[in-house]
Amino acid sequence: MKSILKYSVLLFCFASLYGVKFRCDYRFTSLGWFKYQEIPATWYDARLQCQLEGGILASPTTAGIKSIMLESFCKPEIFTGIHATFSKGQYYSINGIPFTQIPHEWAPFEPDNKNNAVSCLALRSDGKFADVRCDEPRPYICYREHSNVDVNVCGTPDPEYHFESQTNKCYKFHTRPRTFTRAHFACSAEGGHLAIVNSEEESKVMSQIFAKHPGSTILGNFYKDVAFIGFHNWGESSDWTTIHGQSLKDAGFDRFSPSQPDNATLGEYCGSVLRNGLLNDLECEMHFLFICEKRPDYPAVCDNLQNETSHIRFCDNNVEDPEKQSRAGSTNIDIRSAGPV
Ligand SMILES: *[C@@H]1O[C@H](CO)[C@@H](O)[C@H](O)[C@H]1NC(C)=O
Ligand SMILES: *[C@@H]1O[C@H](CO)[C@@H](O)[C@H](O)[C@H]1NC(C)=O
Ligand SMILES: [Ca+2]
Repeated sequence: MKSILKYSVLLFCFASLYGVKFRCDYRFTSLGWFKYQEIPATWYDARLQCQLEGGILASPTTAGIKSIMLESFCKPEIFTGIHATFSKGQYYSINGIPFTQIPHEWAPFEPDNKNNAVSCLALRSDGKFADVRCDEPRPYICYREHSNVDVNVCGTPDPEYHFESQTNKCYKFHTRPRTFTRAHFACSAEGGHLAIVNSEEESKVMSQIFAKHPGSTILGNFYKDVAFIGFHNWGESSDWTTIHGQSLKDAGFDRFSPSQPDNATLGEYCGSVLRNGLLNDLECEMHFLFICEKRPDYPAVCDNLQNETSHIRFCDNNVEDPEKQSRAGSTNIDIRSAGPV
């Protein structure tokens, strides 16, 4: 009886994992969700990208995870989450596992801590490790462990995205200030984009979002009555366009706050919204609040109830093994949905 109970509890836990959805650009496996990131990034950007997507920078902490990682990439090496950026030579995975507890084999002549400028670990396609500079871009893999946190109505496990019925869009008010460029990075990695005001209603939504965050509730010493959103003037002209390439008029809302844009102080080439929901120009390089917008259905979310997709990657740079290429080429399935509008 006891064992039947234990078995059903186990079965229930296992079954519940299978209902939990996550972005389809991640591959579901019994060990968690994996995504190969083919665009090389510095280790710091790789870490942030994974974190904002809802995962962590993957480390081959077990033989099982390592084998999934190795079959996910074709390039000579990728970044792992194993780093010594807190103190020289003290390597840990992103989630705190000491390197000594991670099964590993060094590549020949590694580790070398070249020029004492090396604090990140790369995984080579032969499964061996090398210590490398953190600031030289490499591809990497993001990993999300199984969790019973499902996606919300906004299609993300991030509870800070809230659905607004006036526009049928979701928004997140970022209270940690960033520059325009880094704000754009953050919204994109989260699956959204810097907010674009397409109507009077959406301008009202902006001021309603501000009203939920009085300046006194936001920590830090910076101006709290303005937030970056998704328009700019290409660094020079009075030609304000959205980050999706439309003029403000064509986008549906072009009302600047009185006496704006004023190109104040050092020059203001990036777009923002004030507490009143009206537009303003702002200096791109300074740190400000920002608002992300996300379509509830992008990026698409999947669970593993759908048929498993092939995970053989087409290694087009692998000229030495044409046989492997022809094997892999035809079975690749690419799940993609239309980008945000
Ligand atoms: C904005 O201000 C900067 C710095 O004062 C100046 O160099 C630039 O020409 C101005 N741009 C416009 C479009 O007025
Ligand atoms: C999964 O595969 C089966 C058999 O190959 C097929 O009949 C079914 O339609 C597929 N389901 C989906 C969701 O693709
Ligand atoms: Ca201004």
